[in-house]
Amino acid sequence: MATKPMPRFPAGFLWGVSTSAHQIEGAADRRAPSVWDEFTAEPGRVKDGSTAAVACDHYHRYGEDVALLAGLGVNAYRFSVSWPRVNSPGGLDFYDRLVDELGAAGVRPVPTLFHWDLPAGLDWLERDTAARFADHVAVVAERLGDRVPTWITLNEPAEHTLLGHALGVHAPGRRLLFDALPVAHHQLLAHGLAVRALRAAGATDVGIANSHGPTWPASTAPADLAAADFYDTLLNRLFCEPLLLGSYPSGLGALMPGDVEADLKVIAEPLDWYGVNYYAPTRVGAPQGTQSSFGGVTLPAELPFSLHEIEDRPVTDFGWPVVPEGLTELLTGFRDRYGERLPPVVVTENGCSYEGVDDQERIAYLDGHLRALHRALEAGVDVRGYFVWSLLDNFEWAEGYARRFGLVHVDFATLERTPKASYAWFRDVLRAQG
Ligand code: GBH
Repeated sequence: MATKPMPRFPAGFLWGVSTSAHQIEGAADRRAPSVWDEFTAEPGRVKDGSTAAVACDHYHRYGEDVALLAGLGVNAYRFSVSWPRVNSPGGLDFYDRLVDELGAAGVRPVPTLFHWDLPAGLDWLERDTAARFADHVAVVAERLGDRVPTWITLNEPAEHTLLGHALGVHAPGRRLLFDALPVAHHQLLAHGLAVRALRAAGATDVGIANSHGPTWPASTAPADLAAADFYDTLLNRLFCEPLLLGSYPSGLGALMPGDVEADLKVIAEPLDWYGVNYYAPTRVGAPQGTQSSFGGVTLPAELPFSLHEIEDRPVTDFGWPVVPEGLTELLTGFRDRYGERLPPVVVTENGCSYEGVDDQERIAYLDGHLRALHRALEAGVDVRGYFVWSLLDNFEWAEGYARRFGLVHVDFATLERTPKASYAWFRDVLRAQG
């Protein structure tokens, strides 16, 4: 473990941990079904055959979990509000209780209004889903707005489009490839409508949590550079330029449904801050014309790029490379690209999957990434917060319970929580920050 003292972050910095409803709550019998419940019920979709019906049982154990947050010393907690639960009788009562418990513990609630658990029967291919989402947001904001200062509209529309609708490894399991682009547009529209609904309810601190990472070309050969540029456009620019600049990159707007110019005015509603979820860079090369496999995902031959391992790097249990300086590169790159158009940045997720309670590798990962974040601050990026993914080991989507991202270990047989070495390490970092 690194012993150099952690540099100081600015006063008022948000220090937090993140979770999401479907991944931790359980109590599936107390809410309507989501597309993830349907997907999980199909054989072979989730690797270990598990479901999120119980997960961490956070729905019943939130008091214990808020005590873990208080013990950690974070000043913010990012969770998500389950839309199917809000649609069920009494569903909002749970978030009422959670928000009150957080308030009593002195932890700022930072809810995400959509983290992939779409109510069953809704579909992001339908434009109307965006309007339905805005209605949902208005209901939640009306109920919790007196105690919630900070809101997140969507979690990672890029991954939800790519994994859920283009490649089919997440719910709803469609393999539409580029025909999934309307799913991106409708989520971005939903984001803009949600910002308006939140403002109408008096919210003054609104952001999004977008997934981003540097794209590293496989070589300097023109075909590799072009493929990497295309990948960067699809995974990075497509999901931030409509918000920050009010336009789609590289003519992609022509592929979107509806009155795109009018929609972009909604999508570009000004944000108070911009959330970045960072895990690793991606090495991208020219297409190889064959089906391939990357990170356990089958990539069809038709894709106009290929993905490659980043060599000479340690990898996490998930096989993702550990590249802390990718975070500095990402944030300074955003600042250079978007300048004044980029609002203050919050890292809304960063973390890694490792086994064990004596998780020295997680400590090294987080330590390295916090120092890399500080270098972005020193380089002039206006960074306002950092959230570790995740508080608890949880239901890791298509991987089931096999990947453990928590600062707190969960025994999924007994639901017992055990703080890991990384929990004590993060607590000490926060104490030293004051
Ligand atoms: C997030 O998605 C989700 O918001 C969260 O729910 C989830 O539990 C968490 O991360 C952990 O997975 O193979 O090296 O190219 C993260 C989306 C997509 C980011 C795959 C890393 C591949 C890294 N991730 N990506 S690599």
